[in-house]
Amino acid sequence: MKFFLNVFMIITVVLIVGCNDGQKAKHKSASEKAEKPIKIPDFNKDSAYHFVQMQVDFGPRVPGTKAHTDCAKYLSGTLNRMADTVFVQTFQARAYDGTVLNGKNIIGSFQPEKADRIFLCAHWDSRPFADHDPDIKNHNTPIDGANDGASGVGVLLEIARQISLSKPKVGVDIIFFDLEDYGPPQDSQQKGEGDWWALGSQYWSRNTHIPGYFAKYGILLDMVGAENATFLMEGFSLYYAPGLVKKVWNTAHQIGYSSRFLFEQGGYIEDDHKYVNEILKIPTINIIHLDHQSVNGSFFDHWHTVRDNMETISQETLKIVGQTVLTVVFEE
Ligand code: AHN
Ligand code: ZN
Repeated sequence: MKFFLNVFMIITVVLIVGCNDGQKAKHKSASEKAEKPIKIPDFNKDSAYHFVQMQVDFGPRVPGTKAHTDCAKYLSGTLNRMADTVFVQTFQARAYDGTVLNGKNIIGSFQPEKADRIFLCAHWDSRPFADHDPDIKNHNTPIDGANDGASGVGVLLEIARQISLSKPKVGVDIIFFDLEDYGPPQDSQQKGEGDWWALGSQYWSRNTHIPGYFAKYGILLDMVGAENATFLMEGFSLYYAPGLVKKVWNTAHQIGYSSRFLFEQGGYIEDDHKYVNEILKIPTINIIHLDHQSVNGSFFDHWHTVRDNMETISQETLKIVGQTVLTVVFEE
């Protein structure tokens, strides 16, 4: 009796499974006739957090240090496993105080054969001095740059991983700019006039990794990891690429992040996107944490202080920014 019962159960299971399969197959062939809906990947916040942690674990990625060299190898090696082609652009630039800096811009290209493309970027170097620290003793201490630097790169590495798993329609270049954060310290007498911030993006804008490089637009991520971060519409972004700002902010609102992407204008920030817009003339926006309430008037509270470390990083904020940008890429 037991034997027959078992056989009966097996037959029943086979029938149910078989039946389901048939329904699935029928359903699939019907939907295949209609236009294939785009499937937007799910941005993994644990993975993004891990990519931030890996960079910070090298120590401050200050140009000329071992941490900087080691992190460059980590970034190009990681991109190599994900992208179709990786370019490492080596260059020198003069800092505000005359120091000659060795820089590396690291670029991962997905579907490089496509003419229809966009680029996503962030800076990977960290600031050599905590010149905004409330304690003056820290003003010459290099910062971890967990938020200012590593957060944008961490989000982009997770986006790169997602793009390596399922292809969007558009070609994508992911660019990690060097030497963004070597601008003159707050209390320096050596400032003078000059474009001392964003040296890596200035170099790339004049010497693209491919001669005659073209993309429809670019998106820069800067300081995208602090808890409860808000993103105001940055001045240069609205000036050079108002349509793109609206598209990205609307996407964020559609997927539930209206409390973070505010339709309010923020200040004009001298960041990598400014030079891409001015020199290369590709419309590029900056998604950057800006906040009217912050202690320094616009950036996050621990900006250019020794407290810009892993403790400031919120997985939720990484997710909000990462999912928004990933959605924009896959809807393109
Ligand atoms: C200025 O404050 C002039 N530029 C800020 C750009 C920046 C620094 N982004 C991150 N660190
Ligand atoms: Zn900075």
